[in-house]
Amino acid sequence: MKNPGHAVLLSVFLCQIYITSAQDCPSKQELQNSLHQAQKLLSAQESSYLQSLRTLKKKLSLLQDSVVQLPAKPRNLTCPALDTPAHGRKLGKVLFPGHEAHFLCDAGYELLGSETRQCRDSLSWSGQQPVCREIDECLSSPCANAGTCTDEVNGFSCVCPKGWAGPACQSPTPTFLVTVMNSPAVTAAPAFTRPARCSAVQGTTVCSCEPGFSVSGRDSSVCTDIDECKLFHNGPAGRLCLHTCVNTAGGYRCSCPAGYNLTRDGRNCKDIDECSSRQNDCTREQICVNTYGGFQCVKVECPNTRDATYAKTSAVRCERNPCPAGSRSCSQAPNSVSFHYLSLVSNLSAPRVVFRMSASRMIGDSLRFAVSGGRSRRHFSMQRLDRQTGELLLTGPVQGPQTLELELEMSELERRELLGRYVTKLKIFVSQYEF
Ligand SMILES: [Ca+2]
Ligand SMILES: [Ca+2]
Repeated sequence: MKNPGHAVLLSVFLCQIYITSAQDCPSKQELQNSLHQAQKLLSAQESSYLQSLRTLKKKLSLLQDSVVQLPAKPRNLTCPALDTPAHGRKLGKVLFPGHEAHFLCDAGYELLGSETRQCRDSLSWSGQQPVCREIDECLSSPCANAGTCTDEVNGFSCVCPKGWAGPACQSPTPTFLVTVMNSPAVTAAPAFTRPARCSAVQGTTVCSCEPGFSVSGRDSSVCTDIDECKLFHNGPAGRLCLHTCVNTAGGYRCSCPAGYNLTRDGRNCKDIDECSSRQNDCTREQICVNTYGGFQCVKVECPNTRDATYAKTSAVRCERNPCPAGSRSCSQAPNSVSFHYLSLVSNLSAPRVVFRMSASRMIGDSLRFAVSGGRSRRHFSMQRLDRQTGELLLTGPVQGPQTLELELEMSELERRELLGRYVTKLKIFVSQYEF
């Protein structure tokens, strides 16, 4: 037996049962000694038991104290709130660890910094707070014939050198000067001829006409309108009017096709921006794209394939939804598909850079740029500007009207292993006019 106290008690008990025939039982003295020993043992046990009870009580009260000190509500285990960049947007409001915030910039602005930031377990955000920087549209040198480019939000304007006109200084203007008086359009047809003013000077009759008329007739007594449109139709310095010349009595006027306004010089035509002037009928789901001589309503729809599904994260961008674990076909699908629309005049001189794509952030060690598809790819080639930027080159003049479609791809690599694919679908509306 493990406990000696138990052994003593057992032998006392056994001896009480067999008391009548007790031959081997201990003596009275021995029994008293044993009982005394057992009592001692019991009191030792009792004090040790009380000691552990006191220790337990103490621990309990310490625990109670620490519970009292706890705040009534659990502390907020979140990352600090993030700022929305000026000229941009922020997607994702949850500030708990593991959640992400995405940043987008308005049209005409590019994102610098982290496109995506994640709330880390340390309650701080990964990456850098992004800013939206205005895109310098002049970087692609859009003004032809040495025009001076001025960058504007989501666009540019050109100041053309003498002899050139049009939004991109692509149209020649006549360099000669004609003194003409524009007559009101209501001038009646017979007024194309009128009598000359004649006077007799030293026996000779001298006739003269108003500007825009020339002296004619057998006796030079008739003034006939000069048809400036015919006279200067194929002049060496170009045409009188950018589009159509209308002869008038004593002058001429230029007219423009529908979709254009005559410029202040009376000779050139400027495209009407139907998208900014609300002269369009695009619905809310559509994007209005201004073109030379018109406009287009386009609708951006995210691709949904068997391999991957996409969510629209801006008006012109779709991002791949998270892939199911282990789906190789999904993880190899493009990470994002962006849509871009450009407008060009017909027969634009080439080669010229018409579009640029670059990575705002880079995880891998290299980027690869390519024209990856589209039925109009033969008109274009891709070249590299720097480590992070690819340029789309229009290789030859394209005759309008037509719509070019092509697909560009930027792939990110790390030690030649594909990290991500970013596709841009480009649609270019080529006007039927060269202005
Ligand atoms: Ca005339
Ligand atoms: Ca237009």
